[in-house]
Amino acid sequence: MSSPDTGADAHDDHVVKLLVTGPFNAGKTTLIGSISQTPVVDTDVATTGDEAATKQRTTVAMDFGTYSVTDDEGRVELLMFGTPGQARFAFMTDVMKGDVDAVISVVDGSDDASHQLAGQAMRSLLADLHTPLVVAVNRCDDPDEAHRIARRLGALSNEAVVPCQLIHGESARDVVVAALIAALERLERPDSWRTPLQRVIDALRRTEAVAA
Ligand SMILES: Nc1nc2c(ncn2[C@@H]2O[C@H](COP(=O)(O)OP(=O)(O)OP(=O)(O)O)[C@@H](O)[C@H]2O)c(=O)[nH]1
Ligand SMILES: [Mg+2]
Repeated sequence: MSSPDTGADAHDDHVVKLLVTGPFNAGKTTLIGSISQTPVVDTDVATTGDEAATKQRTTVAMDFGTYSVTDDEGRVELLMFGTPGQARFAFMTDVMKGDVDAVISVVDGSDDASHQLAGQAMRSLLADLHTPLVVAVNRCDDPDEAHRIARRLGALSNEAVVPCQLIHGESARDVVVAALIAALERLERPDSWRTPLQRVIDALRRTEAVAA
């Protein structure tokens, strides 16, 4: 999280950064698209290789979406960066992982074959970053099953697990709220950083209540 030093009101502006990662076809681009208030910058192109049989287009560089809250206390901007899923673009995660407040690791709960490599990539990223983690188990409605999958991936008992259907906005909001709560709980910044995070959580929950 950073506070841009751009003028007299700079202390009121905050930027919160989430990294959305996970294997091919897990639902990363869908998650960011479900939350973003600005048109998602995506880099999806025609899928090549064996994976073309699974889906026609895949992310090759990054997804970028935003969600912002502006009120009397200033502006908080949530930036969501999504990684490509194909293994050959794994280096993009290294490019994007700087200064993140929380990582969302998306896996397809119904795609067992993707889980082993997904778990290795997830733990290796977290060993490097020491950042709060949320495991979003997509295409899954059963919390017990989601927890079983997350443990198999190597999620720790204190790391949040959210079963989700990311094509639905409310489910995507649950995941992002869980990531922001994880960032709050593990906040390594001064207490003054709590309020901006809480304002984004509150705004997402209000959207949820209106949509319900
Ligand atoms: N039924 C169902 N389909 C989903 C869900 N979430 C995503 N999808 C679909 O799954 C496909 C893959 O979703 P993407 O968001 O492109 O996945 P991705 O992780 O960004 O994929 P790559 O960038 O190629 O690694 C798309 O066709 C989505 O519409 C879900 O909750 N339920
Ligand atoms: Mg994608």
